[in-house]
Amino acid sequence: MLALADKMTMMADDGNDDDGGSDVGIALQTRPRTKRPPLYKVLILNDDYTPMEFVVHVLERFFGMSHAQAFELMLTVHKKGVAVVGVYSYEIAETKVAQVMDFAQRHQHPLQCTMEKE
Ligand code: TYC
Repeated sequence: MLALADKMTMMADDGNDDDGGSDVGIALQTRPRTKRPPLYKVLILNDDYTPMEFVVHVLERFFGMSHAQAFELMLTVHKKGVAVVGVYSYEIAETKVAQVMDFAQRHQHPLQCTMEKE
């Protein structure tokens, strides 16, 4: 008759991993990989019709800029054609774009806002 200790030794191993119950093998090291989510730039485009004050208001209202910051960035877009107004996760960027596009449409301005992967 086997002692209980011997039975436990037998049960503790032989998971049929082809090592004859001796647990020899390659230790596969897996580093826990937590990837940060991709970020998206939100851009405002220039056009010939949207009033400057309206763009300034959009930048204050949806992008949390001060009046001075908003005015400066509006002028950058006016002169250069486009500028990044913020960098966000996909969902936040998508929401900002939708809010700006809806607000511009409701006021009948052709202002365009888009997003692109950073
Ligand atoms: N170019 C516009 C004008 O002269 C002003 C403007 C600035 C429009 C920035 C859009 O994203 C824009 N009234």
